Amino acid sequence: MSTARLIALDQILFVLVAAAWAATAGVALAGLRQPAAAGRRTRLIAAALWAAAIVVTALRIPVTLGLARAGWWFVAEKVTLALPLVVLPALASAAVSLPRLLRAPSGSGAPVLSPRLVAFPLLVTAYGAVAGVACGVVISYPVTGGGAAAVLALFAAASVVSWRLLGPVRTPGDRWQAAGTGVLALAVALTVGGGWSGGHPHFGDHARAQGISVDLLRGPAASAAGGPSGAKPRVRRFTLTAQPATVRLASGPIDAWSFNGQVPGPVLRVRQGDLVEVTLRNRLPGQAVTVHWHGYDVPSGEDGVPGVTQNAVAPGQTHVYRFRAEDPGTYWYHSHQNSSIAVPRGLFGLLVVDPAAPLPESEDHVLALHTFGTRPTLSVDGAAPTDGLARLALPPGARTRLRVVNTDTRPVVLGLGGAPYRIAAVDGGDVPGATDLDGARLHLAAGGRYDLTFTVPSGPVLLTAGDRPALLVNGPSAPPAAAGPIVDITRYGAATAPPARFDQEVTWVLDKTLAMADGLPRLAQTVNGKAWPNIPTPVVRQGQTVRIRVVNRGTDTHPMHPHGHHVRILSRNGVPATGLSMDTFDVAPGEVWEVALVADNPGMWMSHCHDLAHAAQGMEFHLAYEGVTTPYEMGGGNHPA
Ligand SMILES: [Cu+2]
Repeated sequence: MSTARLIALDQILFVLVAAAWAATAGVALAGLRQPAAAGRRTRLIAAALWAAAIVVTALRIPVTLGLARAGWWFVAEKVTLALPLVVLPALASAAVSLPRLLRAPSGSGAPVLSPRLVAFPLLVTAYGAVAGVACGVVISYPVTGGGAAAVLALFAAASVVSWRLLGPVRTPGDRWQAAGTGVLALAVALTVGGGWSGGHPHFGDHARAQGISVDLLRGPAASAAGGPSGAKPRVRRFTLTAQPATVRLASGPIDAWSFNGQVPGPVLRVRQGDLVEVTLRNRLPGQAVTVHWHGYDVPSGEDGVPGVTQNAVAPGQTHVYRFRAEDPGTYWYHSHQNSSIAVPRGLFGLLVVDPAAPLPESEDHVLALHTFGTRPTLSVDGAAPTDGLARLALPPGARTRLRVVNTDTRPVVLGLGGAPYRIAAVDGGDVPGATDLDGARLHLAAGGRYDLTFTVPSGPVLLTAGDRPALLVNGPSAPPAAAGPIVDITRYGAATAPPARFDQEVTWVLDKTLAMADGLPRLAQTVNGKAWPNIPTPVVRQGQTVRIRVVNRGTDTHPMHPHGHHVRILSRNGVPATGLSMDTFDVAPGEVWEVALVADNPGMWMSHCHDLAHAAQGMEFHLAYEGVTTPYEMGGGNHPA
């Protein structure tokens, strides 16, 4: 069974275990209060429930062992806390409670059944099982002392209170004492549980250190810029004006936010070596904006992250971005202010850097997939998007490149039917040794890009996105949709040698856990048990090679996106990868990815999940270079996620 299935099964099981033990304890207690014959019947029902509870509890053990095979990250809190809390009292209940549940009715001569002996072990087992549910909600990896102590305090208090209340003589004072114990335990749990409350932003610590400001890490000014040859580069100037717009789809109009009145924004198409200068103007009422160059590894000061590399650009204001376009490939840009709202509403566009030497393809088109609400659309070469079937007419025999950009917050499965094709580039980088695929489908991460190349056949070609026919080349009739297996992108292309050594190792365990986010405890998307801004900032030194291990303990897919760097994929689930570079990689539930990041672009960088709603729910943090500081602050007008 896959790790993802085991995670889901375990979540069902720990709720069932808690319900089974609560029912067993409840029915046993009822049996003690009934007269002899009825009490005997009820106690036998409790014994049957006990057997069922034992079975579901035992089922957790093979599931936990299966998860342990995928890594200790998946089971640490289960092995150290959740399972002992239910298994040990369950064993005690087998020795103490079960024989008494099965005993004949207590007649006049028989000994009276003691509630402490019959019900107490069952109640403690039930509390342990409920504590197991709590572990699943409040504790991630690593297991923190605070989280563990909070769960243990509540478990212990419930047990102590029950012991007293099950005693032979009860006075009103006992109840007050019991209530006092409960309140005290809750207070202890909330206080020590401060382990998951984090405290202060680590990012703030770093910002106060001495060093070079991210503000100085900017692209070259047009007047000062000389290329590697010393020659003045060509300057390409663009203006992006954020403004409201209406997108007209076949299914009805959309009130959108746009760059220059169009969604997607204009395709910025430049040549390798150009100096790109983009003036952002904000004419969007009540909404600040920035421009982030997704996948293009600009100097840090041009990265467009409010509160980190600049202040958000308020309505009426402007901001200028400059960078040398040295890396050919397919990229995109989008606002990074309130991005979970702004990008889905349309504040994005496409960036293509053509190589200095011409490509072999005579046909070159850029496709943006974007979903407005529940309406998936496709835009070809920056034209208005359609939620119907887009069409392209291409000369048969022409070598063709389709640059497919997933601007959504969820992955998409692509199919290209009607012609064999190759994945010529992934996230802007060429794929060495790309091989022909025929009828195979592709999984494209949120924010990711594939350049697909093929020779136009005499018949039609169909690109599907999800279950939907998206683009028809040379109709009128469509060929069958590609329905082949999904390519494992981590194993595609020719293998290249991994880095010989690593200077630093970082592990990011992704989960959905109760954590402090925006000053309140909430169910957050967490990294190592913490949510923004409490996730510790990994600090690297320029020139270091860092091995990053990303573990997904949760049930959501997380497209991880470190800014300013492409990472080389080393392995997925322990299987060595070919070593492709990506800037957004989809870590599915239960998966473990290892990637290498070479620290070659000094700055203060955002790293986050590109399911932008997850970023807004806490899954964002920084990667900082030693000695780089920022004068900007989060909060106020700056809200990146
Ligand atoms: Cu995510």
